[in-house]
Amino acid sequence: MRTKVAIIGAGPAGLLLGQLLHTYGVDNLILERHTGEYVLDRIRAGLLEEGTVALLDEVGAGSRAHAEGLVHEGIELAFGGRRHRVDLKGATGKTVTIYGQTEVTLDLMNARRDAGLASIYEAADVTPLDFDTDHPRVSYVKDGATHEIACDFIAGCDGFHGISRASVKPSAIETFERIYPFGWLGILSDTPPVSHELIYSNHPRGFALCTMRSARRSRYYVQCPLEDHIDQWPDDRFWDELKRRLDDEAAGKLVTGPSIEKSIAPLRSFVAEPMRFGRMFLAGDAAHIVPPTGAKGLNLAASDAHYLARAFREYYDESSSAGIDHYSEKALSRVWKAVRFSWWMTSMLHKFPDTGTFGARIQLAELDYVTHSNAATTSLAENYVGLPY
Ligand code: FAS
Ligand code: PHB
Repeated sequence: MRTKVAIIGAGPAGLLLGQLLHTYGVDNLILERHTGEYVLDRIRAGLLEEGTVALLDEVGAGSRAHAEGLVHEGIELAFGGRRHRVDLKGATGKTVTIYGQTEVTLDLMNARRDAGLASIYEAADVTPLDFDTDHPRVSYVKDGATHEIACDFIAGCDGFHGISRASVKPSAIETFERIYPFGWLGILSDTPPVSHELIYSNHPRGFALCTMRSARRSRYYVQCPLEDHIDQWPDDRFWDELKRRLDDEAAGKLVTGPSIEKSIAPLRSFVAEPMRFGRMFLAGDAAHIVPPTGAKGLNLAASDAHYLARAFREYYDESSSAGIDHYSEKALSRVWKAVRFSWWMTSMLHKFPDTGTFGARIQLAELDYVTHSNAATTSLAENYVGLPY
C-alpha cells in the first residue's frame, strides 16, 4: 500500500491533519491503535479558540460546533471570596467556543468517513521506519498479519505516549519538562452549569474550575494530591470540596447530581524539540503537553495541523520544501508561548507545596493586577483566546 502522508493517531491532531490534507488534494491514510469508540470515550478538552473553529469550517466539519457550541465572551477569576470577570471580547474582539473534544473528534471522524478516506483502526505495533531516508515506511499488524505502507512523509499524531517520538534516537531530540505536584480531579454531570461562563478559582484549599459541555451538562475540576485515587472521591465528597472552593454566590447556586464520568489527570508541561526528524513530523501531544489551565492542548494540536498541512500543500503544489523546512520552528514558536501561558495560569491559580503565606499573597496580588489593569487583562485575554497563527 502507498500514500503520500501516513498519519499515526486518530485523535484531533491526526484527524484534522487528514481532513486538511484531503482538502488540499494530498492523499493520506490514518493508522489508529484503538477503536473509534475507544477514542470517542475519552473525556478531555472542552474549549475551542476561534482559529480551531475556523479550521473545522475549512474542512467542512464545523456546522455542529456552530449549532451546539456555546460562544463565550468572558471568563471569571475567583479569589479572596469574590469573582472578577475578564472581558475577552472587549479586550481582544475575539470569543471562545465551549464544545467538547469528543464532539470535535466525532465531527472529524464523520467528515473522514463521508469523504471515503482510509483509516485503519485497531492497528497494532505501528512502527515508523526509515524516516531519515527519502523512502519512509510504516509497518503495522492487523488481524494477525503484518502490513507495510510506503509513503513520502510520516505525521506522528499519536499523543504523549505514542510510538513516533519514541522512535527518534535520543541524540536527535531534546525535551523540556515540568511535572506539577498535583492532579486535576474532573467530574461530568448532567446538571445545569453553576454560571454561564467559566469560573477559575484560586482558593486556600486549592484550585477549582467550573466549566460545561452544554446548558444541561456541567464539567467541574478540583486540584487534588497526585497520590489520590478516584475511589477516595465519592460524588458527595467532590461536591462538598468544590463548594468550599467557590464564592458564596456560586456555592449557593451549585446544582449537584450523580457523576457520569470522574477521573484524575496528572499535569505536566512538556516540549520536544525539534518537531521534525527527516521525513517524520510530530504534531499535537506527540510533541508537547500543557496543563489544561489555559485550555491550550487541543488548540495547539489544531495549529500544528494547520502549519503541517500547509507545508505539505506547498511541497506538492509548488515543489517547494520551504514549508516543511520551517515547520518545526514555526510550530514551536506558538507552542512555547502557549506553554508559558499555561504554566503562568497554573502557577497563579494552584496551591503548591511551597506556596506558603508569602506565595499566597503574591498570587492574590497577581490576580488583583490582571483583573484591574487594562494592560494585564489584555495580555491574559489575548493568550486565552489564542495568539495568531
Ligand atoms: P491524542 O492523545 O488525543 O490522540 C493521539 C491518538 O494516537 C490516540 O487516539 C491514540 O490512541 C493514538 N495512538 C497512540 N499511540 C499509538 C500508536 N502507537 N499507534 C497508533 N495510534 C496510536 N486539553 C485542553 O485543552 N483542555 C482540557 O481540559 C484537557 N483535558 C485533558 C484531560 C486528559 C486526561 C488528557 C490526557 C488530556 C487533556 N487535554 C486537555 C489535552 C488533550 O485535549 C490533548 O491536547 C489532545 O487530545 C491532543 O490531541 P492529539 O495530539 O491528537 O493527541
Ligand atoms: C473543559 O471544559 O474541560 C476545560 C475548559 C477550560 C480549561 C480546562 C478544561 O482551562
